Amino acid sequence: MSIKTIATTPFTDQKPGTSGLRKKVTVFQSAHYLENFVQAIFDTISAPAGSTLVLGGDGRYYNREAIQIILKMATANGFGKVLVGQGGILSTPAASAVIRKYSTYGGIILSASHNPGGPDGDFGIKYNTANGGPAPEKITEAIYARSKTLTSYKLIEAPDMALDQPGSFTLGEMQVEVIDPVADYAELMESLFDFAAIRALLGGGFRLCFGAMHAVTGPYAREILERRLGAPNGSVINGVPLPDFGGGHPDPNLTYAHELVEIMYGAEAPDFGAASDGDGDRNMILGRKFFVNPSDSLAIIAANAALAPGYAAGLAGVARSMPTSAAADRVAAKLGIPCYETPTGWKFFGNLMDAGKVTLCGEESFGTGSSHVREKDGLWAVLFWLNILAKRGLPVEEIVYRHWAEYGRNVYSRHDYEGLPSDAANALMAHLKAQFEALPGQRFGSYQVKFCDDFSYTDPIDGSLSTGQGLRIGFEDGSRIVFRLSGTGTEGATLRIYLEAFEPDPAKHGEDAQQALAELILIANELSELKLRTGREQPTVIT
Ligand code: VG1
Ligand code: CO
Repeated sequence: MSIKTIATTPFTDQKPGTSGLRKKVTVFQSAHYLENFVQAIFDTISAPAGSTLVLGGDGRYYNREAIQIILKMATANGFGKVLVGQGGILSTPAASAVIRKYSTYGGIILSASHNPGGPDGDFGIKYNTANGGPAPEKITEAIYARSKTLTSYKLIEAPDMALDQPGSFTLGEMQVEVIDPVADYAELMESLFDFAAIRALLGGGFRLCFGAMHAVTGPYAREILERRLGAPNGSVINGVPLPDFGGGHPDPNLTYAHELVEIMYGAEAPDFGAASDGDGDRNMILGRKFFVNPSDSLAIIAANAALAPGYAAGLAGVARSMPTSAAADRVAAKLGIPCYETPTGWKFFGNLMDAGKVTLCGEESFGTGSSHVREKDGLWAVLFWLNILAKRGLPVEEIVYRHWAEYGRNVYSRHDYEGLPSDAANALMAHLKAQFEALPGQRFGSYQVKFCDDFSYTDPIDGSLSTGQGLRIGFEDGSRIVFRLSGTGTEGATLRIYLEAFEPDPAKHGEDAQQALAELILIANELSELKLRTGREQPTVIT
C-alpha cells in the first residue's frame, strides 16, 4: 500500500469554535474538506513516528465514513497505532478516559455534540491532547492557521476496514485496535462511586429513567445502569444510537428532552430522571416533577462530594465557566477551597486540572465533570447524583431545597435565541458594548449597575490570554446579566442571555425562576433592544 500525496486548496473557514470544528454534514462531505482539516491537525501536532492515537465518535451520520478516511490518513502520516471504538463509537468522556488510560499521544473525536445529525444535520471534529482534554486555544489556533495554507494531504489507498468486531488489524504499517467503547469507561466509573450503595437503592423500589436520546450514551447507560447497577430493563429509554438521533435534537434540556420531561412530570413519575447529549458529555438531572438547574447541580455535587468514594479525600478546588451561576463559589468558600472562573468551553479547565488546582468543573450548559477525565461527563454526573441519593436517602427536590436553605439560592436562567441573522446578533452585541461607559451607576427599577465588561481570562497556569468571552453587566446586589454569542452553531447566530440573582430567603426559594428573574429579563431585553433588533418575542429555549 503506497502513500499518496493529494493536492488540495486550503479552506478559509476551518476555525474551531467552542468545541472543535462544526459544519453541516454536506460541508464535511465536500471534496477534501475533512481531509484538509485532519491534515492540519496532524501537521500541527507533529506526533513522533509510531505514536498512538485514539479515534471514535458519537455515531452520527458520516461518522463511519470519516473514521475510514482518518485511519488511512493516520497511517500515511506515520502513526504506529490507532485505538478505535468498535463501530467507530466512543463517547467524548470515554475517549478522554481511553487517551489517559493508555497514555496515547492524543485523540480525534468526531462529534457535533448536541447539534442535530443526519444528512442535513451537523458533523464535527475535535482534537484532544495527551491529557485527554480538548486542545487548548493555542493549538486550535495553530490548526486553523495551518488549514489556511495547506496544499496537500497524505493518505493510503486501501479498502475500508471492518470495525464492528473487537480485534487487532494492520493498515499499512499501522496497527488498528478495535476496542470495546464501554469497558474502560465503566471500569473507571466503578472506581469512583459506591456501586453497592447505588445497587441497594435501585433494588429498594427507587425508580429511575435515563433518556439517551438515541445518541451515544445508550450502550454506556445500559451497561452501567441496567447491567452493573441492576436498574430494571427499560430504565434507559431511546437507548439505541441512531445516525440521525431519531430525528431529534440530542440536547438534554427541558425543550429537546421532552419525552423524558413528560415522564418525569407525569403521573407515576419515577424518583430520578436524567438525560445526556449526542456525545455523552452533558447531563440533565430531574427529580419527580422537579428540574435541577445545572449550576445548582455543580454546587450540590461539590457540597456532597465526600459521599462518593473517589472524592472522599476532599476537593482541591472547583472551577466554573463565567456564565455559570456562583452557587459553586458559595460551596467552595465554605469548604475553604479555591473557585476559578474560566471562559465557556471545557478546554479552559484542562490546565487547572493538570496542575492539581481543581477537582470538579462545571458549566451552566448541562456540563459537569471532574479530574477523572479531561472532558465533561454526562453519565458520571448521573452516577454522582445516584451516589448522593443512595447515601442521603432524600428525594432530589429535598436535597436541592436543603442546599438552598444552607447556602442561599442563586436563581438562574439562560435564554437562547437560536438561528438569528449573524448581522443582527453582532449589531446587538456592539450596541450593548457601546453603552458600557455610560451604564455604571445607572439605576433600572430595583437594580443599579455596578460594572460592565467584556470578559477576558488569563490562564493562571500558562499565562495565555483569551479575550471577547462574553459581555457582563453586574449589579450592586450581585445580580448579573451576561450576553454571549454561541460558538457551536452552524447556521446564523445563537444569542445566549444568562440571568442570575441571589435569594437568601428560604421563604422565597420555591419561586419560579422566570418570575424571580422577570425584572432582570426586562432589563436585558431593553438594554439589548432585543425585539427591535431580532424581531423575536420569545427565546427558542429557556433553561
Ligand atoms: C456550548 C455551551 C458550552 C459548552 C459547549 C460545548 O457552547 O454553552 O458551555 O462547553 O457548547 O458543549 P456555545 O459556544 O454554543 O455557547 V458540547 O456538549 O457541544 O461538547
Ligand atoms: Co456534548
